[in-house]
Amino acid sequence: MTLTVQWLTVQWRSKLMVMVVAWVICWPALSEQWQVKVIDHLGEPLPNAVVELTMSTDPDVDPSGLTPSQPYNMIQQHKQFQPFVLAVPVGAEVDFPNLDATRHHVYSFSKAKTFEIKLYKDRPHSPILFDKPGVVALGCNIHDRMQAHIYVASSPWVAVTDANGMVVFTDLKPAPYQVKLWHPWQKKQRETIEVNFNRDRADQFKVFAVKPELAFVGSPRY
Ligand SMILES: [Cu+2]
Repeated sequence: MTLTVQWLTVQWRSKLMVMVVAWVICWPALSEQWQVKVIDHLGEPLPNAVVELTMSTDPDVDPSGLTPSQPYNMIQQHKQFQPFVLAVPVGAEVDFPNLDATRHHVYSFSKAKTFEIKLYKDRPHSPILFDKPGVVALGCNIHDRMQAHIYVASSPWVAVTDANGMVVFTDLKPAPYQVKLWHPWQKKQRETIEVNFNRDRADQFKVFAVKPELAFVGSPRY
Protein backbone atom coordinates (compact mmCIF):
# COMPACT_ATOMS: atom_id res chain seq x y z
CA MET A 1 0.00 0.00 0.00
CA THR A 2 2.77 2.43 1.04
CA LEU A 3 4.68 1.49 -2.06
CA THR A 4 1.62 2.29 -4.24
CA VAL A 5 1.17 5.72 -2.60
CA GLN A 6 4.87 6.50 -3.06
CA TRP A 7 4.69 5.41 -6.71
CA LEU A 8 1.65 7.62 -7.31
CA THR A 9 3.40 10.58 -5.65
CA VAL A 10 6.43 10.13 -7.88
CA GLN A 11 4.16 9.89 -10.91
CA TRP A 12 2.23 13.01 -9.88
CA ARG A 13 5.48 14.94 -9.32
CA SER A 14 6.83 13.99 -12.72
CA LYS A 15 3.54 15.02 -14.32
CA LEU A 16 3.77 18.36 -12.53
CA MET A 17 7.35 18.78 -13.75
CA VAL A 18 6.24 18.12 -17.32
CA MET A 19 3.43 20.68 -16.94
CA VAL A 20 5.82 23.31 -15.54
CA VAL A 21 8.37 22.73 -18.31
CA ALA A 22 5.61 22.87 -20.95
CA TRP A 23 4.28 26.12 -19.46
CA VAL A 24 7.76 27.70 -19.47
CA ILE A 25 8.31 26.65 -23.09
CA CYS A 26 4.88 27.92 -24.16
CA TRP A 27 4.96 31.12 -22.09
CA PRO A 28 6.42 33.45 -24.74
CA ALA A 29 3.63 32.39 -27.11
CA LEU A 30 1.03 33.63 -24.61
CA SER A 31 2.41 37.15 -24.43
CA GLU A 32 0.31 38.16 -27.44
CA GLN A 33 2.85 40.42 -29.04
CA TRP A 34 2.52 41.67 -32.56
CA GLN A 35 5.77 42.77 -34.09
CA VAL A 36 5.44 44.88 -37.22
CA LYS A 37 8.33 45.86 -39.43
CA VAL A 38 7.86 48.53 -42.10
CA ILE A 39 10.23 48.67 -45.04
CA ASP A 40 10.44 51.12 -47.94
CA HIS A 41 10.21 50.25 -51.63
CA LEU A 42 13.95 49.43 -51.63
CA GLY A 43 13.52 46.97 -48.76
CA GLU A 44 15.24 49.24 -46.21
CA PRO A 45 13.79 49.65 -42.68
CA LEU A 46 11.51 52.71 -42.63
CA PRO A 47 11.57 54.82 -39.45
CA ASN A 48 8.76 57.30 -38.64
CA ALA A 49 6.04 55.19 -40.24
CA VAL A 50 2.69 55.19 -38.47
CA VAL A 51 1.07 51.79 -37.88
CA GLU A 52 -2.56 51.98 -36.81
CA LEU A 53 -4.68 48.95 -35.94
CA THR A 54 -8.46 49.06 -35.88
CA MET A 55 -10.77 46.36 -34.61
CA SER A 56 -14.06 47.56 -36.01
CA THR A 57 -15.71 44.16 -35.78
CA ASP A 58 -15.74 44.04 -31.98
CA PRO A 59 -18.76 45.85 -30.52
CA ASP A 60 -17.28 45.58 -27.00
CA VAL A 61 -14.46 47.94 -27.81
CA ASP A 62 -15.23 51.61 -28.07
CA PRO A 63 -11.93 53.38 -28.77
CA SER A 64 -13.58 56.77 -28.22
CA GLY A 65 -14.13 55.75 -24.60
CA LEU A 66 -10.42 55.16 -24.03
CA THR A 67 -9.05 58.45 -22.77
CA PRO A 68 -5.37 58.84 -23.61
CA SER A 69 -3.51 58.96 -20.31
CA GLN A 70 0.06 59.67 -21.30
CA PRO A 71 1.25 63.21 -21.83
CA TYR A 72 2.52 63.87 -25.35
CA ASN A 73 5.28 66.27 -26.28
CA MET A 74 6.38 67.79 -29.55
CA ILE A 75 9.72 69.29 -28.56
CA GLN A 76 11.62 72.01 -30.38
CA GLN A 77 15.37 71.68 -30.00
CA HIS A 78 18.28 72.72 -32.24
CA LYS A 79 15.67 74.37 -34.48
CA GLN A 80 14.04 71.01 -35.19
CA PHE A 81 10.83 69.39 -34.07
CA GLN A 82 11.29 66.17 -32.13
CA PRO A 83 9.95 63.67 -33.00
CA PHE A 84 9.53 64.06 -36.75
CA VAL A 85 6.32 62.01 -36.53
CA LEU A 86 4.16 61.76 -33.42
CA ALA A 87 1.13 59.46 -33.31
CA VAL A 88 -1.62 60.12 -30.79
CA PRO A 89 -5.17 58.84 -30.32
CA VAL A 90 -8.08 61.23 -30.78
CA GLY A 91 -8.60 63.29 -27.65
CA ALA A 92 -4.89 63.55 -26.85
CA GLU A 93 -3.35 66.75 -25.60
CA VAL A 94 0.09 67.65 -26.89
CA ASP A 95 2.51 70.07 -25.30
CA PHE A 96 5.06 71.99 -27.41
CA PRO A 97 8.05 72.70 -25.14
CA ASN A 98 10.69 74.93 -26.68
CA LEU A 99 14.16 73.91 -25.46
CA ASP A 100 15.97 76.41 -27.69
CA ALA A 101 17.17 79.83 -26.61
CA THR A 102 15.47 81.29 -29.69
CA ARG A 103 11.71 81.74 -29.99
CA HIS A 104 9.50 79.60 -32.24
CA HIS A 105 6.06 80.22 -33.73
CA VAL A 106 4.37 76.87 -34.25
CA TYR A 107 1.40 76.57 -36.59
CA SER A 108 -0.68 74.20 -38.68
CA PHE A 109 -3.19 74.81 -41.46
CA SER A 110 -4.28 71.17 -41.56
CA LYS A 111 -7.97 70.30 -41.57
CA ALA A 112 -7.60 67.92 -38.63
CA LYS A 113 -6.28 70.81 -36.51
CA THR A 114 -5.69 74.43 -37.43
CA PHE A 115 -3.84 76.31 -34.72
CA GLU A 116 -0.90 78.53 -33.92
CA ILE A 117 1.22 79.19 -30.86
CA LYS A 118 2.63 82.65 -31.40
CA LEU A 119 6.31 83.42 -30.76
CA TYR A 120 7.26 81.80 -27.47
CA LYS A 121 10.07 80.41 -25.36
CA ASP A 122 9.96 77.58 -22.81
CA ARG A 123 6.52 76.02 -22.48
CA PRO A 124 3.23 77.34 -23.90
CA HIS A 125 0.51 78.13 -21.36
CA SER A 126 -1.58 75.12 -22.25
CA PRO A 127 -1.30 72.01 -24.42
CA ILE A 128 -3.19 71.69 -27.71
CA LEU A 129 -6.12 69.27 -27.90
CA PHE A 130 -6.25 67.04 -30.99
CA ASP A 131 -9.91 66.08 -31.27
CA LYS A 132 -10.26 65.02 -34.92
CA PRO A 133 -8.56 62.11 -36.70
CA GLY A 134 -6.18 62.99 -39.51
CA VAL A 135 -2.68 64.19 -40.25
CA VAL A 136 -1.59 67.54 -38.85
CA ALA A 137 1.42 69.06 -40.63
CA LEU A 138 3.44 71.38 -38.39
CA GLY A 139 5.63 74.31 -39.30
CA CYS A 140 7.41 77.24 -37.69
CA ASN A 141 6.82 80.76 -38.97
CA ILE A 142 10.41 81.72 -38.22
CA HIS A 143 12.31 78.63 -39.36
CA ASP A 144 11.01 77.22 -42.66
CA ARG A 145 13.08 74.04 -42.36
CA MET A 146 11.28 72.99 -39.20
CA GLN A 147 8.72 70.36 -40.17
CA ALA A 148 6.93 67.60 -38.31
CA HIS A 149 3.65 65.68 -38.35
CA ILE A 150 1.12 64.66 -35.76
CA TYR A 151 -0.96 61.65 -36.82
CA VAL A 152 -4.24 61.68 -34.92
CA ALA A 153 -5.62 58.15 -34.92
CA SER A 154 -9.22 57.13 -34.41
CA SER A 155 -7.90 53.94 -32.79
CA PRO A 156 -5.97 53.64 -29.52
CA TRP A 157 -3.62 51.09 -31.12
CA VAL A 158 -1.22 53.34 -32.92
CA ALA A 159 2.58 53.52 -32.91
CA VAL A 160 5.49 54.96 -34.90
CA THR A 161 8.33 52.79 -36.20
CA ASP A 162 11.76 53.18 -34.61
CA ALA A 163 15.14 53.49 -36.37
CA ASN A 164 14.86 49.80 -37.35
CA GLY A 165 11.40 50.25 -38.84
CA MET A 166 9.88 48.31 -35.94
CA VAL A 167 6.86 48.63 -33.66
CA VAL A 168 5.59 46.11 -31.15
CA PHE A 169 1.99 45.96 -29.95
CA THR A 170 1.31 44.13 -26.68
CA ASP A 171 -1.83 43.07 -24.82
CA LEU A 172 -3.91 42.91 -27.96
CA LYS A 173 -7.16 41.02 -27.93
CA PRO A 174 -7.14 38.19 -30.50
CA ALA A 175 -9.34 39.42 -33.35
CA PRO A 176 -9.27 40.42 -37.00
CA TYR A 177 -7.58 43.82 -37.30
CA GLN A 178 -7.23 46.31 -40.11
CA VAL A 179 -3.70 47.67 -40.46
CA LYS A 180 -3.31 51.23 -41.75
CA LEU A 181 0.13 52.55 -42.66
CA TRP A 182 1.16 56.16 -43.18
CA HIS A 183 4.47 57.95 -43.76
CA PRO A 184 5.11 61.65 -44.55
CA TRP A 185 7.14 60.70 -47.63
CA GLN A 186 4.79 58.07 -49.01
CA LYS A 187 4.05 58.34 -52.71
CA LYS A 188 1.21 55.85 -52.86
CA GLN A 189 -1.58 55.38 -50.38
CA ARG A 190 -1.43 51.79 -49.15
CA GLU A 191 -4.64 49.88 -49.01
CA THR A 192 -5.81 48.77 -45.59
CA ILE A 193 -4.50 45.30 -44.79
CA GLU A 194 -6.65 42.74 -42.97
CA VAL A 195 -4.81 40.57 -40.45
CA ASN A 196 -6.25 37.99 -38.10
CA PHE A 197 -4.32 38.31 -34.85
CA ASN A 198 -4.44 35.23 -32.63
CA ARG A 199 -1.18 34.87 -30.77
CA ASP A 200 2.40 36.06 -31.24
CA ARG A 201 3.09 37.07 -34.79
CA ALA A 202 5.50 39.15 -36.81
CA ASP A 203 4.68 40.86 -40.09
CA GLN A 204 6.51 42.98 -42.59
CA PHE A 205 4.77 45.64 -44.66
CA LYS A 206 6.07 47.81 -47.44
CA VAL A 207 5.41 51.54 -47.93
CA PHE A 208 6.48 53.37 -51.08
CA ALA A 209 8.21 56.29 -49.36
CA VAL A 210 10.80 58.51 -51.00
CA LYS A 211 12.92 61.06 -49.16
CA PRO A 212 11.95 64.52 -50.53
CA GLU A 213 15.48 65.43 -51.72
CA LEU A 214 15.53 62.30 -53.85
CA ALA A 215 12.03 62.67 -55.21
CA PHE A 216 13.09 65.30 -57.74
CA VAL A 217 16.31 63.71 -58.94
CA GLY A 218 14.50 61.75 -61.60
CA SER A 219 16.59 58.66 -61.04
CA PRO A 220 15.00 55.59 -62.66
CA ARG A 221 15.36 53.87 -59.28
CA TYR A 222 12.33 55.84 -58.10
CU1 LIG B 1 11.20 78.09 -35.18
